[in-house]
Amino acid sequence: MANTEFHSGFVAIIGRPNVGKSTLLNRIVGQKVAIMSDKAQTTRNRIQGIYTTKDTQMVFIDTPGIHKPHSRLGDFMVKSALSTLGEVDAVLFMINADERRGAGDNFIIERLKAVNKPIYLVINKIDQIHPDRLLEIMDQYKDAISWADVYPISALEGNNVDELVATLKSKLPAGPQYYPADQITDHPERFIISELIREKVLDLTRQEVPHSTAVVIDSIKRQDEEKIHIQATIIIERSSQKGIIIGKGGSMLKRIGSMARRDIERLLGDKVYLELWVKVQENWKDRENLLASYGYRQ
Ligand code: GDP
Ligand code: K
Ligand code: MG
Repeated sequence: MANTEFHSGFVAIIGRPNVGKSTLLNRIVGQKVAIMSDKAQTTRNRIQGIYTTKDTQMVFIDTPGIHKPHSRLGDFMVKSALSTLGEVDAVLFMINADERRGAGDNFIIERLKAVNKPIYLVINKIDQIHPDRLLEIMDQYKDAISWADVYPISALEGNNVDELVATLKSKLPAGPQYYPADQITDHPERFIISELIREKVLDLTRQEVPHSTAVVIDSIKRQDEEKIHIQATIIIERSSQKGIIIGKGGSMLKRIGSMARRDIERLLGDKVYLELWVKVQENWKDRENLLASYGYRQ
């Protein structure tokens, strides 16, 4: 058999807001909403996307603290961001080719100096500039730190992105496939989100509704740049439970919604508009054909 060794690793994408980090992720991971997270990871870093091929898995993470200005909280965040960066296999530092090096970039660069991992300078939005300008911007950064490599790209149009991915791939160490291959295309966050909502239902109703209560995520869509729209249905087995969940004038459902929304926002790192519905479905758990329509899979 040919060499089938699997390679995998974590890649952090950092850079000032609006340089194009999400756009690059969406291009690499290949779907519009690259929202994805692992509950256990949310305090330190967020998984933003997973790229899987038959012999490679690249997990892209965000390290929120590295972008924050100085403050007491900022200090703590920066420390955890730095320890995260010490654990990844590569760091992509992204800049906008159309903007001069500024305080925000310097803030990050200062911190990157302490990071002993290959750091790639990714100069994005080259579609917007004249090639002369590219040399100028490269000059501004060339001695900032010792770059593993420099990639001028257009995340929007795709220029040079395959080359960047190929380089990252070739540098990944042998390792396991951390996540199922279909994870990013199958909205794995659905499960975590439904669990977060279910948890609030059980907590707030003080177990007056049974554990068999299910929450099904009907849709997750990006509403606009700032917000993700999530529709979910709480499925109960008896109509007598409906009143408990909805509460007087809808007050209970509102509380469930707002507490769940806060957790989901933390999970996804985005603003969320959460729409909750309640549906009675007797013995739903026994009806396999329904399970499929509720998005449960083996
Ligand atoms: P982030 O804040 O770093 O995640 O940046 P986004 O990915 O949200 O991008 C910010 C804006 O820059 C969006 O309007 C993108 O469409 C735009 N953008 C991202 N990459 C490129 C690029 O390569 N070329 C151009 N012209 N615009 C880009
Ligand atoms: K943005
Ligand atoms: Mg973004």
